Amino acid sequence: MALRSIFIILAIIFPAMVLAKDFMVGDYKGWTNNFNYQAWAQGKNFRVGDRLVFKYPVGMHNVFKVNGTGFQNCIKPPLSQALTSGQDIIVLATPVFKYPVGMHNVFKVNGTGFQNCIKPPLSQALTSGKDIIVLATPGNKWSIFIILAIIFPAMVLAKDFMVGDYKGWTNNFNYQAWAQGKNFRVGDRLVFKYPVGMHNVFKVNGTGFQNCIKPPLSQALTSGKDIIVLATPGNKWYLCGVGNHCAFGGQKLAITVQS
Ligand SMILES: [Cu+2]
Repeated sequence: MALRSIFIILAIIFPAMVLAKDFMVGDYKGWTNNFNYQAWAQGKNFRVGDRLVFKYPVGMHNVFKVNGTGFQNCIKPPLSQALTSGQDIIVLATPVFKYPVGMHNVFKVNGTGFQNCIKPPLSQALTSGKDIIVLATPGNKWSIFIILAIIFPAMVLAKDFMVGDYKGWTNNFNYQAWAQGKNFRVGDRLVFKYPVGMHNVFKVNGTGFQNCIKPPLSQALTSGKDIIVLATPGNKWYLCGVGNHCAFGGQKLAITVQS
């Protein structure tokens, strides 16, 4: 759900980005001494998605983001937090993740966590329904968000399919009828729900599906709420490996995923 929330917020923010402006701080003077930056800022309309560009000769100046107190008293943060490139770009971005409380949550993750949907400890979840994340460092994070929004637009609308709907993953249910007419797309997820120990889920190939061939037990999903992300287009096959649930109980599912 974290992934989905990110993509949804991107879809909302992205149009604004198109119209985002760059503000060269200090205009042609750049970022320097003895310049009235308050006068410069006056009357300017800074919006989320706009960027501040701090330009200066490398080594002559730097840029720190500080809080109100730091600003008042010119308190310098640790040098490790300084921007020093001579053309530092700061995106004015404060995404808000909005959702019904209890329905979703938001995790901040790293690249690996993002790739593999690894959830951090629940104690780190934002759950208020209106979670505000300040992007404290410029550049990378925002760029990654934009690139993802371009590459995976389908993800914005990704759906969860509860396999078998309220019946869940069980025997004597017509999963082909269930799948019929449904539009499975890359980024959507299949949720297999069942009492733990009663069933399991194997991903198989077409032959395995036809003949109810069970893969090694080590490949089974067994959590009782197994979630499979439809990561690639094409035909996908799943079956239950418990007893004769597949062969006699018809507990198998074939779908085609559209890109
Ligand atoms: Cu089963």
